[in-house]
Amino acid sequence: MQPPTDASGKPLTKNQHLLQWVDEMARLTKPERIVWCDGSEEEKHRLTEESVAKGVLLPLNQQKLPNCFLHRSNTNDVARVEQLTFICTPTKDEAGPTNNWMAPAEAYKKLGALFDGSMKGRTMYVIPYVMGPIGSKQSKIGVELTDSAYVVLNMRIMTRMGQAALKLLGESNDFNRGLHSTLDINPERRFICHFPQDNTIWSVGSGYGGNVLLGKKCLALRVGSYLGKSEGWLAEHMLILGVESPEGEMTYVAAAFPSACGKTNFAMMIPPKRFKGWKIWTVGDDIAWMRVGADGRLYAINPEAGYFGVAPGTNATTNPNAMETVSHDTIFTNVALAKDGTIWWEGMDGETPDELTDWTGKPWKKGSSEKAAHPNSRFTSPATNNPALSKFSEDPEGVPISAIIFGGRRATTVPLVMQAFNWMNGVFFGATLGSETTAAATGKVGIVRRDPFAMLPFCGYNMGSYFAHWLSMQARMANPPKIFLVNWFRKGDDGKFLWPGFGENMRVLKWVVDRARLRVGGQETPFGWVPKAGDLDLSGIDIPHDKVDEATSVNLDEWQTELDSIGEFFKTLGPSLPKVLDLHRQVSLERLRILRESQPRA
Ligand code: OXD
Ligand code: MN
Repeated sequence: MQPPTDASGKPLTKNQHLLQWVDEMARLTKPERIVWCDGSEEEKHRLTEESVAKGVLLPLNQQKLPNCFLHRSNTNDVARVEQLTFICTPTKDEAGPTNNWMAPAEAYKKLGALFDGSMKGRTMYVIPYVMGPIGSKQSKIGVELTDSAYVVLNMRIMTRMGQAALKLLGESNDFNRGLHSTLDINPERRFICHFPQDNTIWSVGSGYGGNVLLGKKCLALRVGSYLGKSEGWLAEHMLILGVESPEGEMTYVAAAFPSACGKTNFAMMIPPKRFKGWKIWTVGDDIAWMRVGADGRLYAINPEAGYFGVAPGTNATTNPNAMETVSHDTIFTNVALAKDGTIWWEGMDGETPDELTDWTGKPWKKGSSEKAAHPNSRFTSPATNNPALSKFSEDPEGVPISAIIFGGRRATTVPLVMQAFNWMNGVFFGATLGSETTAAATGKVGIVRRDPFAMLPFCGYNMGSYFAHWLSMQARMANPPKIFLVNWFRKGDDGKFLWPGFGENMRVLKWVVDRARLRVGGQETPFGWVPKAGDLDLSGIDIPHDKVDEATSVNLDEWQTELDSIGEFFKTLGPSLPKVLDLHRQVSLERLRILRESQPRA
């Protein structure tokens, strides 16, 4: 293949590995033309104009939403498809019991047949990109080949894309090879396959973000977690934030919550009035890559450069910083369109408009039983739009993590916040993380779905080996972060939430920071430390203290059920589950038994 050139005729790259691979993939997919993306502004304008002309993007009101566009996806293609997502390791055991598995040869053959001629009459875009700050030893390079201009424009926001990536790659063969074709957006011909050993991803038949922006879930988590295990680091489904005190003390926290549990809100939180002078700085809202630094601390970078956030429920109360972030230079996907060319979704501020165009393009009237915006409608915005973006978000060294938080949506059992006794106990918190299903997802309410480390859909290898990798990381760290479990969603007997959540979570975060810095009290329970009355800063909040006590309490009956349910979950993970985790469960059960037997009987 002839090396591609820039506008002045200079070669963009002479990397033979890259050129050969692009050539090979082009022979397979047979595009009409190949366009190498350089990441320039000119390219952005050209692709945007082409997309508008084809109806792929609708321009929004450019006065109110400068440089913002709306994209409507195919109605059969609105979310990640876990049942069509495969880990293609040489053996099934390497993928483990929580992943769909396909043998690599079979997957290459099956998808190869779908890719054969899939780009006929179309353009193949070559997107070189970097995950992580340019110049960071922690960053990784990928190249995505796609027939979708929407993917290019989104990858431009979500990654550091174009010439800078090619320059960094040089002559190296060390890059992720991603191939994507929308084909005919047919769920019958849709597969997202990961080949961790080949550092390769093949995605076909979808145009939806999580399935096709290959740098995100596919590289940064599924392949990334495998690379992390082989190279001794962690690729995690975690936000990263900095807590700055009025005195200027900065503490960094990473936190994992299952999808749709408010990670973006937490990462962009504005502290309540009482916390005058406190500031939360966002480093990342979804993914953290963490390595041990020379000082024995864990350092995190955000591999992404933008946010692909869930729109519904975002408003000036739940997330003012996100509202500001999406107000310009944003691509909206599957939100509703208002008469004045602005956008709307369920849970937005203000009155619901009387009439809208819904996410499928049909007229919608207030009071309709259908949603105007798809519940998984999204915004893609550059991180630089965020007023709370940390000035260290591009630091090649990353930020030192003092605390790691795991959180789920639990109506009972899990206290508002609990600190693990030690690293192993913290790994137990992560490994047993669960969230209750909502009626929308399963038809059944209140069933706990275990989502270890919030990585169930994203772990690129055997979950038991992943737990073992987490356990082994302790040996590399002289100074490991403290680990916490949180639950904003606990309910009282009246079925109401015991804790107000959102900005008030700052109070919990402050306890976490103070515990990590060894300067606040806590009470020992059989399962971890919880705040005593008075340990949580409750000044300036109108909440009865008995509700807070209830929110932070540990109920022995509920924990009996919890530990039994964890036992059932552990059985599903098979022999790769590290023994120490079930032993810890058994010790907890025994401590529970002793406590229950010694409780004075009524
Ligand atoms: C996401 C997810 O899109 O976790 O971030 O599903
Ligand atoms: Mn996510």
